[in-house]
Amino acid sequence: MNTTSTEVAAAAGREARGEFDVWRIREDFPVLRQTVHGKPLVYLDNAATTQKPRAVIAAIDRFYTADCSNVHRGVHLLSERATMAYEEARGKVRRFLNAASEREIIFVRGTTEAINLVAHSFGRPRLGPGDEVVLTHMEHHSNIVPWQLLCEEKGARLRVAPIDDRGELIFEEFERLLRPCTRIVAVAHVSNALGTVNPLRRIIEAAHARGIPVLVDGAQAAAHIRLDVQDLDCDFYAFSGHKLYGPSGIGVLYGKASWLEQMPPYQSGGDMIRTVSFEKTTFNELPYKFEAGTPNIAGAIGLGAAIDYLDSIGLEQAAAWEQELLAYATERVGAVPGVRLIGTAREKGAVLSFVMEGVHPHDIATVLDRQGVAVRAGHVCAQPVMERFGVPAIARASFAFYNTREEVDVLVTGLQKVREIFG
Ligand code: C6P
Repeated sequence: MNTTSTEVAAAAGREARGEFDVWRIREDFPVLRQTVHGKPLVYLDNAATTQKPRAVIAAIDRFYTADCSNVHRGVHLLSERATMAYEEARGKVRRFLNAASEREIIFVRGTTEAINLVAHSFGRPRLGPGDEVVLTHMEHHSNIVPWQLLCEEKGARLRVAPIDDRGELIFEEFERLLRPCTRIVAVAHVSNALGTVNPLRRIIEAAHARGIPVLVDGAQAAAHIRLDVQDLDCDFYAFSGHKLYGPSGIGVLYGKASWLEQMPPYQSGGDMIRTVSFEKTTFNELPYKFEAGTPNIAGAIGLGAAIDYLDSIGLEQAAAWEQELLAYATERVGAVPGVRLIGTAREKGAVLSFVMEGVHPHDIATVLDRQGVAVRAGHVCAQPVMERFGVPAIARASFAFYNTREEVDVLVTGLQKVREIFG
């Protein structure tokens, strides 16, 4: 993304005029108000997990303080309240995704579990020898390994759509991989390593034109891009609560009811049954068929509170601010001597990955940590991306709407220090 200094100055003006009041918003996040190694915390590891606003912490606290009970089981008041709060959270997720029905919203542990669920319940009965699963080269391990294991088990094959030097999907090559033996396309909405936003609409249209269903890994998108699963027409959409300002251990699988109805359960046990005898078990209706055992009740309630909070900020405004930060950071970090940016797609999420000549990314992250700056370093669970760009690892700064331009400046000063130390 090319940013002129005029654009950067305009962004600074907007911040100064308080059009997006980042300083006020920061007050909602108690964790941000601390020092690490004696320096104010600059948290730029939001793609790994986001910080939680007070409203989310309070909702979880309220549940455990006042309503703690199991769901769908008791007739007593606390159980009714817990069930109501849990199901209200499902309603919030439905609205957030604009899904047609709450039956299509399954609470899971996170994106990883959602993808495993689809691989198990959708993929396993449909895949056979010679069949194919199409991915892209920019997938997170969570959207590779479940498919790889399934393909190995079934004698099927993974086909990987290539990406170019910017980190964009080569669409024609992707299209060429869609064949009569393709059983599913599984693709990231936004790459966690490169920031690339994939052309989902085109991908889904191309797959559907050939009768192929599409699973979208939305882990890096849900908090940053307004979603409408009906409009997108995706078959499955997965995301994690903890990357959406909600708690960890909770996530969502959206699936079209027409598919979910056909799919066998993923895990089995309590709550997902209608009747059990030693001869035969019949299963509960959607979505409970896929929610075996006591769910993460507090997590779902916390996720619901996170969605409310994001609505109160305005997802579009938050995303616009993140884009300004990304543009500013891209210009400033890209200008640090020896830095090579990894992932320069024309449309990106707020992820800035880079390497520095002669310095291992772990050393970059360690020096930055001493300056109070938290970034991620490593293969970021995307080893094929590392291999594609010929690097063993990357350093990655990733932004949320509570980050500021001043924090980008601290990052850049930290990188200059890295240069000084490592020559
Ligand atoms: N990426 C990162 O630092 P879970 O762990 O299930 O909440 O999400 C897995 C996952 C799946 N897909 C994508 C695109 C992701 O980015 C992630 C999580 C974190 O990039 C942790 S590796």
